[in-house]
Amino acid sequence: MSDTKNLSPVEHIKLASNYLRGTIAEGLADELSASIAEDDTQLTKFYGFYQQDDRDVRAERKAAKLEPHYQFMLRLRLPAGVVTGEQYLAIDELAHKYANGTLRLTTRQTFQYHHVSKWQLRPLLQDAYKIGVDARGACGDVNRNVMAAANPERSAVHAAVHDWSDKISEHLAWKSRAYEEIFLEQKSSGEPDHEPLYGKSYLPRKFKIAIAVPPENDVDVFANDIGLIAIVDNGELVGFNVAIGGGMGTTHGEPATYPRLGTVIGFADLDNVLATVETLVTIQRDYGDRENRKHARFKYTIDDNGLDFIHAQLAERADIELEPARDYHFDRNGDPLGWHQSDDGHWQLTLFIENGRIADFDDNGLAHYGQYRGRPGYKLMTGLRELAKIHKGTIRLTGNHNVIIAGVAEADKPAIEELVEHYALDDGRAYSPVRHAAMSCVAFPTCGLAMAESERYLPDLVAKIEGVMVDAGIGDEPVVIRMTGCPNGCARPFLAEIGFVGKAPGKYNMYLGAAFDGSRLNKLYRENIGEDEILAELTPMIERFSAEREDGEHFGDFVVRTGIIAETTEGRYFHDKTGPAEAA
Ligand code: SRM
Ligand code: SF4
Repeated sequence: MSDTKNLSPVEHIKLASNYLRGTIAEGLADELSASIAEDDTQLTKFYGFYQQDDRDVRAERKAAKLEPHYQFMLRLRLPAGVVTGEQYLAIDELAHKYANGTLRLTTRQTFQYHHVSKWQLRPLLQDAYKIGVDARGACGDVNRNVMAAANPERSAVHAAVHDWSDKISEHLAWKSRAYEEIFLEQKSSGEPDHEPLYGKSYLPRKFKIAIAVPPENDVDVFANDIGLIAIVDNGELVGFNVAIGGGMGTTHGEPATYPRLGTVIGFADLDNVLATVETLVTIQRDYGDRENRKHARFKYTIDDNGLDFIHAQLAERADIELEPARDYHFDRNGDPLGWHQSDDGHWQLTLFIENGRIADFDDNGLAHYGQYRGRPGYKLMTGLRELAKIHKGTIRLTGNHNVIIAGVAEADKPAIEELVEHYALDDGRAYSPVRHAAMSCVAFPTCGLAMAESERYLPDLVAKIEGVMVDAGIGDEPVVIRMTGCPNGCARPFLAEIGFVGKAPGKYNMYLGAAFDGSRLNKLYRENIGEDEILAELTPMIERFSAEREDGEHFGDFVVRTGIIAETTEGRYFHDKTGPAEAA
């Protein structure tokens, strides 16, 4: 553990917070400002909310000498992204009552509210609690929303995997009573508090876990601090291969930061899963860097200490010796859209939600005072609400910003189909495979870290790339394109066959060469380029791909095979332009 004097400021804030209380309650009661105290903004993340300001009006308000338009983003905790129709209706209602009347699906299978005022936070969390949903640990230096394979086609395995995501989520949730005290009961028991797993300073950084069911890697399992790969024998879940040390976040110009994919370190049977996961978390708790937050994720703890160290710690702390990893195979990430029937005869409908924004768009395609754009006249939010009213199964969010209407009985299918048609909810299926696979982070106007647009720009860029692909005769080819407004990697852009990462307004770094199944990172191809240069670079490359690709070859593999970009074999070599040989 670090010497206290060198700890990062956030570590001091956590230590002094009395198990995350800080002065949050006082800040919420202060009627003079729409903001809360600076130190508390670090603590409220543990309760699922971030202080932000509306960046579309930041300059204007500054010029008028007004305080920034403070508002909050609130993210719910929703293991595996599963809600009932009833819960969905309440979640939708809260968006209208307390937020900006839109819902934002996230890349980790949950809902976010934007534009929530300070005074609406408590009622929002209280109302969510009434429907069995909280925001405990949705953000902050703890384990985050546990993801799990969304596609419920193989229903028995999926149900088991969903149970595991719940179990892990509960087991690793922070336990201090501060959540109830500040947001629900609004009074202190006066008893001393404690935090059995995390202790007073919680984890050095955020921690993420996902469970994949091969052959689909819809959760991008290797992007997580712990990735669990379901091993199924005779139709039954028998355990998980354990991958550790995944993460996307980097900082422009700081090569010591890099994305890394999880390394598979062995197999844990069902009796050992929880102990293995908990022990890995404690290793990170005790050895993660608490001085430099840019070097504090588990991926750096692993690369600094080596895998032997991790195995030795598992043995020493919990007598865990993992079995050799079992065989598995992924063939894709992303979500198969449309109707599918599961093992038990029920139907599932996966709907395409462009970049995760659920809203009703007016005839000009605008929502929330023109801040968001979609299909003109598309009543997506109303349509989903009407579906939730009659749907008897569950509604599932995918890790790719899409929604699954799951568990539809044969007899109920016509009524669902009628609503889907009425609200044109499945019309997105006619879009190109490139658009289906494209994913962007939130960025402007809410994200305080955005350097360039993402959610509001990617659809336009995709339209232009679609044009290039159609001209090249490969309009039906799936190519995974992802964009983020900064290098933190919220839409996992370093796992895109073509990735764009914001540098400045209208300027992006372009990355190429990740694998279609999420098993290889991409690499920087061009720096700080705008749309014209992006299209000028991509057009001949796509034409060449169309002419020279091998049977079944994906774009990411093609650019590596033909030497357009060097392969990134490991996160540590991500910044090495020439590939692993020279880096070694
Ligand atoms: Fe993220 C910070 C949005 C998934 C890596 N992320 C943020 C914040 C909270 C900005 C901030 O700190 O002020 C963004 C809020 C924007 C807004 O206005 O809503 C934000 N992240 C998102 C979401 C909503 C993007 C989306 O389009 O869906 C995703 C919410 C997921 C969830 O439900 O929990 C989201 N973020 C991710 C992912 C993808 C994943 O987990 O699979 C990553 C990369 C994986 C990883 O963690 O390495 C990711 N977000 C980051 C980072 C960089 C972490 C790092 O290790 O360097 C930050 C910044 C930070 O933590 O300092 C960040
Ligand atoms: Fe914000 Fe950057 Fe994450 Fe996009 S990638 S949501 S810009 S932190």
